[in-house]
Amino acid sequence: MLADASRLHIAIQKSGRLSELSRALLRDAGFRIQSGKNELTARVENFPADLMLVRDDDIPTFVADGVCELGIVGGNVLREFELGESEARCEIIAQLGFGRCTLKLAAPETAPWKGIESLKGARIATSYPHIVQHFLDERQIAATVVKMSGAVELAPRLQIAPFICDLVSTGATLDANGLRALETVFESEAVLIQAGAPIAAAKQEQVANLLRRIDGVTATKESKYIMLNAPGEALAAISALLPGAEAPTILPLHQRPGHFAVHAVCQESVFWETLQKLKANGASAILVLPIEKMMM
Ligand code: PRT
Ligand code: ZN
Repeated sequence: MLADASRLHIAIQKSGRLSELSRALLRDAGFRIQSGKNELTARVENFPADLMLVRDDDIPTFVADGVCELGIVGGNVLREFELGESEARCEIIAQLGFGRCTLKLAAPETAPWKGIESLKGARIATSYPHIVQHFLDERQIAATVVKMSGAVELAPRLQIAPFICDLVSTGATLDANGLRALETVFESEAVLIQAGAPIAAAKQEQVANLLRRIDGVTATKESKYIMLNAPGEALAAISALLPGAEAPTILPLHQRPGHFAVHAVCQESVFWETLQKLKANGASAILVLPIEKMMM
């Protein structure tokens, strides 16, 4: 697989919930991804990197074994891998902010629940046996973890186990199966991972380059450029209201003495409430603009 040793190899999910989001992140970071006929790899035309398109469960192994220098995978899959291995060999180098979900314990709505103690001696069906076992061990609860590779939500109805532990995003699957969430076991989002073992300096420089671009993409998604006008006496209050903005630019307005234009990059979400507060503090002509690219 490592045909060209000077190129980075990035493992991403071939098809599934993270595959398009992973590609979109790399595209936003400036990668032109060739859609070749080869189903296992995709070449990046303008960066020395190839994508390896694989099952998400294989991504931590590929990265830990050095087959790929980098991988994009759900934090849940990485955690399950780490807890199943005697030594963790992947490092998270960026949290990616997509693919968010929560691994939750759940049971039929009608089942009694008196807190975590109710799990004692019970069976729990899950696709994440190591994470669930770890959760139980930490709380010194003896229970039986039953591994299922899919359709975990059916376990109570099929009398495989009265409890399940499964990923939840909207909660619709739990609702549709008459289940209710009881406890959060693990919060997850997609992460960029690298092997613990060092790689050639030139490749590490490419990793750093990619990481800078990804940080830029992540920061840009939340960030907005705000422009507004304000009288001089309101500037202090208005600057304090701008979310995540450092040192706004203040420019005098032409032919309006005592009035200024304020320009700022806000690195946190800008909500309507913020705009209303800015206005209440004397701001006018408030514009909020998207930022296309940013490098700090
Ligand atoms: O084929 P491959 O092995 O690569 O894919 P897969 O089928 O194992 O994984 P896939 O594509 O389903 O999910 C990939 C990753 O997406 C997961 O490892 C998580 O990190 C992330 N993710 C985010 C989710 C969800 N949200 C999610 N809702 N993965 C699965 N689900 C499932 C969940 O298991 C349950 O069946 O969706 C259902 C619940 O969704 P709601 O919206 O009804 O609550
Ligand atoms: Zn999988």
